[in-house]
Amino acid sequence: MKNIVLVTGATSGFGKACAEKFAAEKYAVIITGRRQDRLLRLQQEIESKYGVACLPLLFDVRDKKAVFDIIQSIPEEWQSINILVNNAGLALGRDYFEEADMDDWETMIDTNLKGLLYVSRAVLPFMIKAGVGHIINIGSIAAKEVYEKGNVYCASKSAVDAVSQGMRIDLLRHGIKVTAIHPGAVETEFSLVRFKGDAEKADAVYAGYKPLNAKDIADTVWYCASLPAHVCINDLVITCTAQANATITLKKFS
Ligand code: NDP
Ligand code: 8X3
Repeated sequence: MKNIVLVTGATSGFGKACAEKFAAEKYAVIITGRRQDRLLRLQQEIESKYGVACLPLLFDVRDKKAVFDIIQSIPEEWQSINILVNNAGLALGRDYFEEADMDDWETMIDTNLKGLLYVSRAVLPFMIKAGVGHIINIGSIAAKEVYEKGNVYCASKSAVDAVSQGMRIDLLRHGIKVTAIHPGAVETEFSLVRFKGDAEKADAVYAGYKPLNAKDIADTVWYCASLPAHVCINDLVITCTAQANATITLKKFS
């Protein structure tokens, strides 16, 4: 296959929108996540709507062995992955440092940082062999500015920012581009996950202004991925027009 993208966390939000966008652009798409029913539904949709091949891979990015076993054993025709979108991630809780749940901290660090490292290392041999590739890491505006009760989520995304810079330096000699995209508020299942199913709290995050949506991010990822070979967006912060930075959003009704 000519053009292949692997998108982690494709069962929802940005990841799903990215999988659909790349499929619409005639990429063969590898989709990953933990929810098999959603993965299989998306596979069907991509294959029937866009007429491209889709390979669903079921794993938890925190499970190092599963990440390596599954990615290293993908069929040969799928191995020439051009683009990796490291998107799987989450926030859990919004609490003062001294009150936050330490299991939430571990889950965020294990998913947002360590998961990204494992998937990147598992995919890289294919890109290095090809002498070309593009890794797009989804960070956050929380990587750039720390906000109250954001402590470890911000730290995990700050680590994504640092690792992206490190990858860009070290992978230069292999011809691999590295882009980090840092979105502000985007309405997805992110806040529902953060607030552990509390829809009222989740909805309040997006009330009174027009936040970004998953398609805005997928279009941005596609923009970065589709630039000429000699052009690389290194670092990109994107917010909706109502959001000035991590803490200041113009909410008309607040
Ligand atoms: P969603 O909750 O809608 O999607 C998150 C995706 O990550 C799901 O597909 C989920 O799949 C996957 N995921 C989470 N944990 C794991 C895991 N342990 N193993 C494998 N997959 C996992 O959120 P978004 O689309 O909004 O978030 C995507 C990324 O963007 C995250 O990294 C988030 O931190 C970041 N981000 C989000 C912003 C926002 O405002 N929405 C802003 C800035 C950054 P499954 O549950 O099936 O495993
Ligand atoms: C998600 C955006 O502002 O909740 O990364 O940290 S924010």
